[in-house]
Parts: sequence; structure tokens; C-alpha cells
Amino acid sequence: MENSKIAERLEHLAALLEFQGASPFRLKAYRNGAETIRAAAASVASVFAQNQDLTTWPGIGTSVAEKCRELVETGSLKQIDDLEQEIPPSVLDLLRVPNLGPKKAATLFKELGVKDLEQLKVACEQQKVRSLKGFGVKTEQSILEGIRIAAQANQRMRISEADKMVRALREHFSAFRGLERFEFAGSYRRGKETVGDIDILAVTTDAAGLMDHFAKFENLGTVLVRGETKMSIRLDTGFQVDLRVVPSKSFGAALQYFTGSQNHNVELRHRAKTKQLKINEWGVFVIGSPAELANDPQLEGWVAGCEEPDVYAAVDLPWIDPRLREMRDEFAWADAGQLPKLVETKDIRGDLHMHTTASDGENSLEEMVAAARERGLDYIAITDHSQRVAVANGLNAERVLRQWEQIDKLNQQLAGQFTVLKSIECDILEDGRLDLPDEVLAQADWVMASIHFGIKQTRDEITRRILGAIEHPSVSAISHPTGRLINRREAYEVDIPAVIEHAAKHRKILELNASPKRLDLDDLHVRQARLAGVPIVISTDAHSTVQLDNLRFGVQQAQRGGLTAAHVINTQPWTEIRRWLRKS
Ligand code: DGT
Ligand code: CA
Ligand code: CA
Ligand code: ZN
Repeated sequence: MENSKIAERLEHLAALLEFQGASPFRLKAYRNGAETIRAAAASVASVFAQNQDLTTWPGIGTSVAEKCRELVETGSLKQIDDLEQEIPPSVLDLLRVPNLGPKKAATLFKELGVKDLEQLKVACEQQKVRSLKGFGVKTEQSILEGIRIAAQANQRMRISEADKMVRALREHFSAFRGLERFEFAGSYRRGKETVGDIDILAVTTDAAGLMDHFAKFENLGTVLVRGETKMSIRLDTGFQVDLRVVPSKSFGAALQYFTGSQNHNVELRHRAKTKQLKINEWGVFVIGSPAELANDPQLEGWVAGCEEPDVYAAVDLPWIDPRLREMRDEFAWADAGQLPKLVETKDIRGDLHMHTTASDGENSLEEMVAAARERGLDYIAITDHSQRVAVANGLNAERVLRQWEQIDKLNQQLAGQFTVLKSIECDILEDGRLDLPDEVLAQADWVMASIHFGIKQTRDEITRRILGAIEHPSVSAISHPTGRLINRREAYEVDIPAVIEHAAKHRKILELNASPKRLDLDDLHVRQARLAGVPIVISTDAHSTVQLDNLRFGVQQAQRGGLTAAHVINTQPWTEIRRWLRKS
């Protein structure tokens, strides 16, 4: 069982216990444990396999360690099974309604049989809630209002949604005169695949004016709070944006602080302490100095804070890219003077996954070629779906061979200016066979194999299918290896460490699908692939010309996995990739 799954189960257990009214202390133990495990470089399963002690990890006590052992050994937790006999998982959504604590939620469930947000809405509309003990007309009203927020709070913004909003905010704020500095912080700056809320930092001599301007943002829903230096709004989409106005001498420190991650910042502050320094959102201060006592950069004892690199320099560290600030490898790298030069979008030379009108794409082969050339790429692979994906008009052998003839002709016209690869996104069928005959696949330049059906199979079955595809001589890469759809569908059960190991052994490539709906592999898997020496291909899976621009989301995820250009195979010319594949 993977760390992310273990973490998710522990969090689920905490939620169930919270509903039962367990002590906050116990809940915190499980939640902290989950966080540690999710961020850990080593796998929990391997710790047990090597008979090591999990309680040596920070924040993991004996009871969390026991739960982890049970999860690894049995695949489930008896306590969760027992609790779910009484509490259906959907009931936990009730806790997301603002001001509806576990006690009231339990009453609604027990007295009215309310099992989810939808039923809660109906109960409120039928005025059944107001007559419960401890509730009233007012509570019923506020619950009704809170349901919409709760439904929204279920989800975090996908990075592409956040990106769109950030662009709009940037434009809006640029119209304000007197803005000295302005930057987005938080998980957005760290390039996370989903963003909980958007954090903005600003320096201005007119904070009140800036806040008035913020209140005129076109996508504003409501102003949540407004103070002297901080203002939070809810967007019309339900998501939150925090604005903080900071002194000029604190800008770098605040940017560092509010970029996070929290775990990264804890380590940074710890290092400062050993140097008799304190780092907070106001600056870097000598402990015990007048500046430190007053958090005032103007007083004696202020060390740094104007610029973010100064904050790191104060503790003898180089500036660390925000994409790496998840408390994984970054401090070890920095200490060794080995921070990687992360891959950038401009390093990418070709896109090896896209669809055309031949299957479920919106644009023709020629349009995709023109759009890719406009974007400065040197080559693309046309990977339409294979026949099994009938809903997407997948190609059978005959159609694919005809498409490849068309591509041959096109390449002749292109006369080496640009290369179109004969390719296919070939389904790995439910029984593990590939969806097209071997002799057809053997004629392709590049074959991506992927799973779209049989996604409910067991972990063993799905893993075996993928391992089998990796062994197939014509397969070049496995695309979207876990099948997750962000905010919509969990990954299918698959042993990714085994897939990575097998890819390493058979010299195959794994995809980092750059679609913001997928971003699959994720950053932690990408990191594992890097450690195993498996090349990553970052590709868009574009179903239209505009989606070719999604490359940057994939690049950002690769950066979070610590990849340099050398780890990403499509930073190479196509001839190099072909040579690498043929060596196998
Ligand atoms: P999100 O919004 O859930 O995607 O994640 P973040 O990382 O943007 O978290 P957010 O918006 O709550 O806070 C932004 C950063 O500010 C966070 O990464 C670390 C820092 N920060 C916020 N609140 C605290 C706090 O109470 N303690 C510490 N140490 N740091 C905090
Ligand atoms: Ca945030
Ligand atoms: Ca925030
Ligand atoms: Zn595709």
C-alpha cells in the first residue's frame, strides 16, 4: 500500500472519530501522522518490510504506527469498517457546513436520518431541522446557506482554474496605481496540482485604497473579512482569495512565509534558531533584539527580509525554488550544493501524446501540426485512440495504417522542418492484450499504451496488465499510469513502484500527462521514477490545438518531482529518443 493511500485512510479514520465526538488530541495524532506519511520520502510498507521502527518518524506515535501496520498487512482498518457500519461516509460531508460541528451533524443524522448534503438541504427546505433540540429557525437558515459553500469546499481548485483566476487578479491589480510590489504565494506558487485558496502579498502606501480596489474585482462573490492589513474575499465560484499588505522591508520574508509549505518553513525556522535567529513573516531577526521583540524591521537586530533570497542567505542556504518546498529533498540538496536546475517549458522539444478528429480530438492532423509548429516544437506524435475506445471513435488496424500513410506524405511535404510520428494510444485490454495486432504496432514510431477499461479490477490484475504492456517490444511508454482524474476519480489500483521498476528493467518511458485534469504521474511518483532512473515524457494529451498549451502544467509537476531537463526524454531531439528506445 502506498503512503498516499495510508494517509488518506488515517484522515478518513480521524473524520469518522470526529463525527463520533472523539477528543481533538486523538484526531490530531491521526491527522499529523497522515501528513508526515504523505510527505515522507521512504515508503511505510518498506519500513515494515525491513523491520524498522515507524515511531522514529516525527509525529508518529505507537497507535498511528499500529494502524499503519494493519493497513499494510491487511489492506484495511477494522476500526474504519466498524465505524462505517454506523456512519455512512457521505455523512462526513455534513461537517463541511460552516458552523455545523460534529455534535449537531450527529443529531441530524440520528434524528432525521440525514445522510448527505442533498438530504440535509431537503430537510431544511421542509423545515424539519428547526424543530430539533438545539436548532432553531436561524440555525436552519444558516445551514441552508452553508450547504452551497460546503459543496464547494469539497473541492480544491485545479491548478488550471487557479491559474485562470490568478491571471484575472494580476490584470485587475495592475490597474491600481501605487502598488509597489505584488506576488502570489501559497500552494499556487509551489505549483501544486490543486489549490485550496489563493494567497496574495502586496506592498503599497495606500492599503485602504488597494482593498477598495480589490472589492471591485469582477469575479468577487462576497467580502469575508477586511482589516488594516488583511482582506479575504470569496469568489463567485466559491473559492477564497487572501490579500495581505506587508511593509516593504518584510516583503521577502512574508513571501517566504506564505509560500510554505508549512513543513518546509518549520525546518527553515529550526535552522535559524540554531543560529540565534528568528524567521517569521516580518523578517529575520536576532533573538532577543529590540527588532525581534517588536517584530519591527526598523529596529536594531533586523537581519533580512526585503527579498526572499536574503531570508535563505541568513541561514546560509541558497534560494530554493518554490516547487521544491515540500520538505522532501530540498534541504539535503541545498546543503550539498546540489539543488537541481529544474526542467523548464522551453526545454521541451516535442509533444508525444495528442488526438485528432480521427478519434475524439477537435482538430485535424494538419491543424495539430500547424499549432505545434507555432509553439516552437520540433516534432509531435499523433496518438489517436485504438478501436476498443469505441465511444471515442478509436482506430482499427485499417484506419490507423491509413492515417500513417497520410503522415508519411505530410512528412515528405515538411521536408525535415518538422517531424510527425506515426503513433497510437493503444488500449491495454482487460485481459492484458494490446488492442492492435503486433505487426501493426511494429510499424509505429512511438506507441503509448494506456488503460481505459477494466479500471475496477484488482491491484494485481491491473498491475499485471501494465507490466505486460511494458514488456511488449513495440510499446514505448505507458500513458497516464494511474488513471486518476483530479477531483473526479481516484486512481485505479496499481502498484506504481512495481511499474517503475519494470520500466527501468525494460528501458521504457513513463508519461507525466500534463492535462490539468490528470497530472498523472503525480509529483511523488515522478520523484520515484527519477530515483529509479526511468525517463519521463511530459505530454499534453491534447484533444484540441489550445490544449497544447497545457505543457506548462506538466512541466510544473515535473519540477515538483525534482526533474531536470536530463530526466525528461522529450527535451531531446526525436532521433535521440528513438536511439534510446532501440537500445533495449
Ligand atoms: P492551500 O491553500 O490549502 O492549497 O495550501 P497553502 O499552502 O497555500 O496554505 P494556506 O493558504 O493555508 O497558507 C499559505 C502558507 O502560509 C502555508 O503554506 C504556510 C503559511 N501558513 C499559513 N498559516 C500558517 C500557520 O498557522 N502556521 C505556519 N507555520 N504557517 C502558516
Ligand atoms: Ca493557499
Ligand atoms: Ca490562504
Ligand atoms: Zn490520450
